[in-house]
Amino acid sequence: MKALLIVDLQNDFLPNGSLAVADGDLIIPVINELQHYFDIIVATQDWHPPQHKSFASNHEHKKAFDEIVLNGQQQTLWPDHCLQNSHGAALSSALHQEKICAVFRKGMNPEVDSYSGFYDNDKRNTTGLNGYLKEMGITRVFICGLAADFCVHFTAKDALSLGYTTYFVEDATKAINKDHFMVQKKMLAEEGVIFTTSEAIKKPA
Ligand code: VGL
Ligand code: ZN
Repeated sequence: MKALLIVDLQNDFLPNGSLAVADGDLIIPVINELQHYFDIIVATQDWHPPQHKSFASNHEHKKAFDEIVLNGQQQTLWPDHCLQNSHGAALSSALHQEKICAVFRKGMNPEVDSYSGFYDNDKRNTTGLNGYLKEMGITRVFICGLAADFCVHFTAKDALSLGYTTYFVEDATKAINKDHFMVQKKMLAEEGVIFTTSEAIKKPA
């Protein structure tokens, strides 16, 4: 069984959002179309409290995109984004949501960031996504959404290490930093992530 995993398709990561990914809106029609080819569709949602330590605003003398060490881990500081219950945290209203059967929230612990849809960055807490997919009998996951070089990247890495056959739908994602993503892509491909396109998925096998 295969599942489509839609990562963080939230207003703050789209044009006019506080952490907008360039051209992020262009993938929404692609993802809406893709949904016809999956029975199980799940989403993740970045969901931060105001005191979240990934926000530059919660550190003195720091600005967005600075790097710090947070509880022993490298951390990029971000503009405030995806505040719980805010419009910015909502999934885009342009995204078809009728077939999304579960939404996994992440990033609630103010002390640790959570890029992957499976675990916090320190791997101490799980979101429950793995258990859900396992119970649904999913063995193949197709990952799309935002941002390619952060949450999609880390979700793909964890999916692979959890034993899923992992597909990265390249035309259904956009990166914050394209050069960063090109380096990551090479590494992910070497580790076994399969890069594919929505066109390939739509073609009958
Ligand atoms: C993300 C930075 C901070 C993402 C989330 O969804 O890729 N990036 N929080
Ligand atoms: Zn975040």
